[in-house]
Amino acid sequence: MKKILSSEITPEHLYLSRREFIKNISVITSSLSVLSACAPISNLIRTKNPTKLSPDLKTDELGNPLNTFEQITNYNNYYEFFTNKEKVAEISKDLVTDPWKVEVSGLVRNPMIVDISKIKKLFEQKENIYRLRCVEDWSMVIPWTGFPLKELLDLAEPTSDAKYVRFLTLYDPEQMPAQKDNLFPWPYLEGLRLDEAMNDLTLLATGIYGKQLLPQNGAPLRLVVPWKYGFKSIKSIVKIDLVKEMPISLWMAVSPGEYGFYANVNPEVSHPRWSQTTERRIGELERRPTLMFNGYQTEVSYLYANLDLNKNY
Ligand SMILES: Nc1nc2c(c(=O)[nH]1)N[C@H]1C(S)=C(S)[C@@H](COP(=O)(O)O)O[C@H]1N2
Ligand SMILES: [Mo]
Repeated sequence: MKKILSSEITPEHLYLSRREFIKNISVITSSLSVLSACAPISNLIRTKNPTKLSPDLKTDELGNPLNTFEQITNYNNYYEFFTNKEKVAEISKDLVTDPWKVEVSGLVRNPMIVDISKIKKLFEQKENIYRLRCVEDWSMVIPWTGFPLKELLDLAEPTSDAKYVRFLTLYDPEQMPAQKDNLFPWPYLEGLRLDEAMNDLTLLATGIYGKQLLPQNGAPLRLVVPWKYGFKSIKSIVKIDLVKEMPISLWMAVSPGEYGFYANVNPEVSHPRWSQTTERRIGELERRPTLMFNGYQTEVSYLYANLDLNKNY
C-alpha cells in the first residue's frame, strides 16, 4: 500500500498560501489568532489555476448540447441594467468588477471580507455543466467554472443558529442605471436554506467556458442553483450573510403571490400567469418538457421530503 505523506494531504505551499490568505482577509469581529487557530486544515485549497473546459465536453449529463458562448452572453436577465435581455450585454459592459470584495458575515465564527482575486486563488475552479431554467420559460445549458458555495461557507464556519443564507448584489446606481428608479427594492436580494446552500450542486461561479464571467452574467461572482428558477441565481454578489430567519427575496417582496422562497423548478405548479410545463431552450425550435427540479431530482429531492411543494412554491 502506498504510504500517504502528510505533504500530499496538505501540500506545504497550499498550507502557506492559506495562512497568507487568512492573514490578509479583513477580520471583522474575531481576533486574528482565533481565526487562524480555528481554521481547519482541509482540502479547501487545491489548485491555483482554473481548469479550462475540456474540448470533449459538449453536452450535460442528460445529453443536452451546450449553449454557445454567444448565446449565453447575449440573452440575459439583469434588471439593474435593463429589462431587454438582448441589450443587457451592451449596457452592462463597463461594470467595474476588479477590485471587488465579498463580505461573509452574520452567524459565523470567522466573519471575513475577501478580495475576489483571493477567492479565485483559494478555491479550485472546476467545470460544472448546469442547466439554468428561467421562471419566464426559457433555459440554457451552461458550462460554468466555479466552486461549491459550501467551500466558502465552511471557511466562515456557520454557527448552530444559522439556518439560512442571504445574498446581496452590489448597490451602485452610478454603475447600475435601473437602480436609480424605485421600481424594485434594491439591492437584489436572494436566499437559500442552509442545507440547500451546502448541497454540492450549489455553485459560486466565476466563469463560463473557462473564461472570466462577463458583467451580463454576474461578474465577478454569482450564485448558480441549477434546480431552482433562474432568479435565485443572484449576480455580482457583495455580501453573504448567515441568518436565523428566512430572508425575503427581492421577488417575494415585489410579488409574493407569484414568487416564493423556494422557487424550485416544478412543472406541476403553475406560475399564476402561465404554465410551467414546457420550456424554450435558447437556440432550439421545439419546446421541451420541463423536468421536476430541472432534472436534478436525484441530487436534491431529499431536501424537500417533508414539504408541500404546492404551498412552498
Ligand atoms: N442581481 C441580479 N441577479 C439576477 C437577476 C437580476 O436581475 N439581478 N436576474 C435573475 C434571473 S431572473 C435569471 S433567469 C438569471 C439569468 O442569468 P444569465 O443572464 O446569466 O443567464 O439571473 C438571475 N440573477
Ligand atoms: Mo429568470
